[in-house]
Amino acid sequence: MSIHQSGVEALDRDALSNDLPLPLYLQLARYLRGQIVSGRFGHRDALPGEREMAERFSVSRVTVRKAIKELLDEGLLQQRQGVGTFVNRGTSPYVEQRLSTLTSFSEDMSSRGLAAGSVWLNRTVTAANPEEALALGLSPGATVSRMQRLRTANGNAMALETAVIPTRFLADPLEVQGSLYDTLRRKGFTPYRALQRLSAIQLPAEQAEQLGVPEGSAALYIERRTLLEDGTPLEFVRSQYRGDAYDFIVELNLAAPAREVNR
Ligand code: 16G
Repeated sequence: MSIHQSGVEALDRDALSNDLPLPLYLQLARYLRGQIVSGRFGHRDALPGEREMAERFSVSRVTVRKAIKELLDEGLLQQRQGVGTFVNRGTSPYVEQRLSTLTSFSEDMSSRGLAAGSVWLNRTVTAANPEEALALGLSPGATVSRMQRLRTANGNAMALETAVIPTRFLADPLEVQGSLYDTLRRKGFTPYRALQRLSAIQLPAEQAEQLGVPEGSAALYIERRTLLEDGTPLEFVRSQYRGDAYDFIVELNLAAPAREVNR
């Protein structure tokens, strides 16, 4: 069923919730993105009008406008002057204009208009365990600063995060006041590139309690290895993100044409 055929009635009026720690416009953008990506909205379908959508979702027109702006920026919608807003899902590859940037939790939240916070759960200087030593290219017994935080947005729990940094880059974890990346940058160690691995998990009891959700709730487990410009590993992070409060957008760029391999 496309919105073109069925209009605003095709949209779930209960898709947004005031109980989620995610602004309504981002919830709406997420919902509409889901409809587009899943193919329920077809290429070139017209979006219902701003007023109709505001009524449908019981939000202000400003909220609708901001949600649409997100999807316009992502290239999933297109606006034609005086005609309307249309889904943009052609058969050509989806090419993002913006380059992916490596951002910190603090930057991610402030770009969404949310206040980032941290509740410190633990911070110590200790020997790297074998997994950490491998990820950070350290020799056995090397020391690291290990920092465990609950990350919050406007005071709501969003993620649990354990960051491990070799002591040659951060000798004392107590130096970190607000943003870890700001602290590292001030010391001249700028996070430049990161490799991430994501998987779906169900939260065990302790982590669920820390995040304030029922045991077994869905979450995203992310491992990140962050490197300096010269490729030296700077950070190894393991985190659990609440599945109901997060959306990860992956930007895809056109790959360079594959080179022929001579055998
Ligand atoms: C993000 C990073 C994490 C980094 C943190 C720094 C992911 C999956 N993780 O949460 O590796 O330590 O930002 O945030 O994106 P901060 O500078 O606000 O402390």
